[in-house]
Amino acid sequence: MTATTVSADAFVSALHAYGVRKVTGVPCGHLAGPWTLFDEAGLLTPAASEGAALSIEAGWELAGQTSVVLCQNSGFGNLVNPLTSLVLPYRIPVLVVMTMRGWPDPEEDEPQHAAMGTSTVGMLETYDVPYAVLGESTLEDSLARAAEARSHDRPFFLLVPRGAIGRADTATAVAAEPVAGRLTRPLAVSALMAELTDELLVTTTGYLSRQAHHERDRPGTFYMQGSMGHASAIGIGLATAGPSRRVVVLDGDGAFLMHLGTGSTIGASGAENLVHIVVDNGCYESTGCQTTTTGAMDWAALGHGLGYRSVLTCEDPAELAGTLRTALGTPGPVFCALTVVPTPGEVHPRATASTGPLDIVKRFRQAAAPGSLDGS
Ligand SMILES: Cc1ncc(C[n+]2csc(CCOP(=O)(O)OP(=O)(O)O)c2C)c(N)n1
Repeated sequence: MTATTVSADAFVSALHAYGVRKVTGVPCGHLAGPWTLFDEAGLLTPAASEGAALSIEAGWELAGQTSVVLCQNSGFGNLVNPLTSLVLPYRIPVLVVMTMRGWPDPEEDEPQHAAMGTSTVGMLETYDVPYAVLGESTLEDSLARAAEARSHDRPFFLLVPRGAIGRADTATAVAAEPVAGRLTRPLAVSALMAELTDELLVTTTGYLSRQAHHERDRPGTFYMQGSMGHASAIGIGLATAGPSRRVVVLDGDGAFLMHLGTGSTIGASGAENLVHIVVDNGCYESTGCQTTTTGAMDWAALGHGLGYRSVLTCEDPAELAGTLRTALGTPGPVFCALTVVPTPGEVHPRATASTGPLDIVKRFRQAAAPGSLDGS
């Protein structure tokens, strides 16, 4: 099911006619069209996680405002908690529009989507949550069923197969910022990879993992393609399991914000061997450069506030190598925020295109084994 069945404009108009006046969620490339249009209309509040999005929507509903969550089923796990313990027992009639990765055929998608792709529908049925699949059901019929569920104070999920909703004409206009003289993801990642020796590296979901693989594939890099926001948690696990080995986490701003609490775990751990690098491009670049909420943030204050021992920031290419050397050579936990301009045109293959997840784990375990100095 790849044909576009509904244009982004028609989709947004239909939700408006349904009564939607506020929108939240975490972006998916397959919802980039409606996301852009809702954003341009000033209706969008980006959420840090899908669970937060569902809870924001619950708040709007409690205030009498009809609203919608836009998300991808990779984030279904994040919203199951407020779905089962807030929305269902309190009978709050939320509407969720969720794209379906790893479905209907998990073989046609990335490995990290397979388990959720094959279980999303079953989980909704287990919780007795009404849903419709766009394409199997027209948008009009789906929203009529959503309205019916709403009249009984029930939630409703509209499941969106890949390509079922079109892109917005304006969707690619984002992030056309000039890059000359500015720090970018390719510059930041290539400089980091050039500095690494035997450190273990954990790279976050999306373009940052791809860039690290492109710049320098190495056994001591764990390419974390799913589990968005958990690279730093894996990092603190590694760092506290083998304190003699330096561990570097390469994070995105959207991913770090999704599970920001881990920053406090890291700060409290006092792990001297952990270096946490966040590449802040101000957006979810991997899904179409939808704006994150970092524009209003102070990274240095955040790093200190979370309890990291050393805090570094850099946005000048001329200072990049020095900043990274200091980060890698200073007792941790180190927090290092690199502010970059997006480069959405620079996209490289995923690590799993050439090395499967099991091989990534096998060679990483060998590199991480006590006594091994083979990070590279
Ligand atoms: C739980 C979850 N929600 C949503 C996604 C879809 N997704 C994949 S990459 C990505 C953007 C990551 O943004 P950021 O960490 O800022 O890194 P960037 O893409 O900007 O390099 C999103 C939203 C996902 N993989 N998992």
